[in-house]
Amino acid sequence: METNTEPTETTTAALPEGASPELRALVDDLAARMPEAFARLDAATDSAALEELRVELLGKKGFLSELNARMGKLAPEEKPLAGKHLNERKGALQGRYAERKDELERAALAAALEAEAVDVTMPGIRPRPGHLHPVTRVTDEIVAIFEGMGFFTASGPQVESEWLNFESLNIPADHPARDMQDTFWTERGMVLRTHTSPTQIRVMRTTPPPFAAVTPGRVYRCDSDATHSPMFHQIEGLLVDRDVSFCHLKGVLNEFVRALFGRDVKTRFRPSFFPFTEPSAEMDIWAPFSNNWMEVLGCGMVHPQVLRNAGLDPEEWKGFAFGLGVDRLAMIRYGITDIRLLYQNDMRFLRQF
Ligand code: FA5
Repeated sequence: METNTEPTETTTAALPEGASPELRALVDDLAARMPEAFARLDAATDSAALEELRVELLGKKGFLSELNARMGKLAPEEKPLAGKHLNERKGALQGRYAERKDELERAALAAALEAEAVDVTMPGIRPRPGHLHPVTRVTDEIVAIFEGMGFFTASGPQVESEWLNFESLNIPADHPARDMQDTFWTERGMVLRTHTSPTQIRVMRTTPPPFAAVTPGRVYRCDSDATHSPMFHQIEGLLVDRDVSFCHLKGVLNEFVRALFGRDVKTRFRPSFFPFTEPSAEMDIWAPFSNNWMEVLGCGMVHPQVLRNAGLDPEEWKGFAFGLGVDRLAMIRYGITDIRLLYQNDMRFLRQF
């Protein structure tokens, strides 16, 4: 801070010898008040205090105005001299005020710049690279295993016609099997597909046999607990050829689970029922984390009527099909005890994979 002192020399003309006592008193009073006024301006430490001082010293109620009022009592010929004194002192005070204002503003700016300074040499926050969701990883692994066995990959829509999701697969409207899959209905006979099995019909209609295909995708059921999610993932598998048996189906599925979990994986087949396969079975895998069997897929030989619905002659063509629960396979792969954890988007959980 610069220290300003009242100028000792003034340009004010000396008072004439015959100056009245009132004029002398006015000029003396003015001179006496100045050092304190300058000192107070110099001592102001922020803009608000300085502004208060401006009002107090230079405003209408300030001492300059007060002295100014005393000019009225002077003889007319002394007034210009008194005015000259007052104006010079007022100008000096205004100048000091402006200097101080500038100093305080510059100091405030410097303080703000220092407080907000950014150290550009500090290392930045490293972006955390994202990674694939555990279900996506397991899906990719499974698809790669089947592609290695000669299956090609296809897909189908998640909003499916009631006919493809049910009727074409031997599940008419009044069939009790519809209750096995609590359905989310949309408009005009469309459903959120309850399984990937409608892709069987789609693939058979567009691909001349023999062929083998897998179709991964999302499916939806009104169902939720530790092993059931309302949105989950299946991979449908379908092989159509002239000479296909249940042994081929079992062989392919056993080979698949060994490729995914290693040769020591414990599995079991149970007889089951699906309207679109005959005979039908389900496969369970031993899940060490729950010390229990977990059902991971349904499968069977494609029902002759389903082949017909897709435009194939069941006398000539046979097929096997399976529907894998990918989320359940991911649970076994990573030891996840509750399927719902997969869909809560909790980064503390997802970062583990
Ligand atoms: C079916 O969905 C049949 N479409 C499977 C099939 C395909 C059979 C081809 C024959 C031929 P299921 O409803 O059992 O079957 O479901 C198959 C697998 O999906 C189950 O074994 C299970 O692993 C998984 N799954 C079923 N419901 C859920 C759910 N709500 N949440 C997570 N996984 C589920």
